[in-house]
Amino acid sequence: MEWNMDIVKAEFVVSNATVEKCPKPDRHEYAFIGRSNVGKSSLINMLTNNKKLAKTAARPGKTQLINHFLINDMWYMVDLPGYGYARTSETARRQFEKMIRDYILKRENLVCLFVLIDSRLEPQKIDLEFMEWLGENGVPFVMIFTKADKLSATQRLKCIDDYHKVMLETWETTPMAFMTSSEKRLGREEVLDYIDELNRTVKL
Ligand SMILES: Nc1nc2c(ncn2[C@@H]2O[C@H](COP(=O)(O)OP(=O)(O)OP(=O)(O)O)[C@@H](O)[C@H]2O)c(=O)[nH]1
Ligand SMILES: [Mg+2]
Repeated sequence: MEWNMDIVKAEFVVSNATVEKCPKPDRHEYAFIGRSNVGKSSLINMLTNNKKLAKTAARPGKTQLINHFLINDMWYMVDLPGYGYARTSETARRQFEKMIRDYILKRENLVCLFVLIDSRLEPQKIDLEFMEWLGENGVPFVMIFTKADKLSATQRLKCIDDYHKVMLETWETTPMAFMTSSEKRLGREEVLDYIDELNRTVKL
């Protein structure tokens, strides 16, 4: 298959608890991260037009492993467990956080990390600190606001604006941001076009 085409094929490859066991890092890879329940798995399903590909749930803490999906036989999408899920044991939370941290810092074919943020909430400390950590570690990322179907057009603009304002207090520039809704299939083309551009321009 070729770069620059819509998603015509998406298949589950494997789930792993550690980055060392993940598939050979020989393809472009994009991972979805964010607080538990923010809509990571739903977004993957919306982008791939497959409601059953990634497992979703109404309660937080559904995704518990590093899940690889092969897209168009050419590149990987990765569904990760959420961070900041309070209603679990301290030990379990530490394990998830280590899994996520190791994956992000060690996965050499990770081209860009998509940080999902609930568009309905004011800028949250946990998301800001997480992005701060990504910046310190030189991890390329963009922001994806989710559940935009719950917001009016004005509220959407305010949401992006609020984040820009807070981030400019510590950053010189702000990362790129996409507004999405898996429910209303909003932002699909923008996100896929962005991935496509990276697939064509970033050499592994
Ligand atoms: N209104 C609305 N609800 C959404 C949207 N995307 C996801 N949800 C809902 O949010 C809940 C969590 O969705 P998931 O996709 O499982 O979230 P997740 O980030 O993968 O969660 P974990 O795997 O537990 O970390 C589900 O009840 C979804 O139906 C959206 O675009 N709009
Ligand atoms: Mg999930």
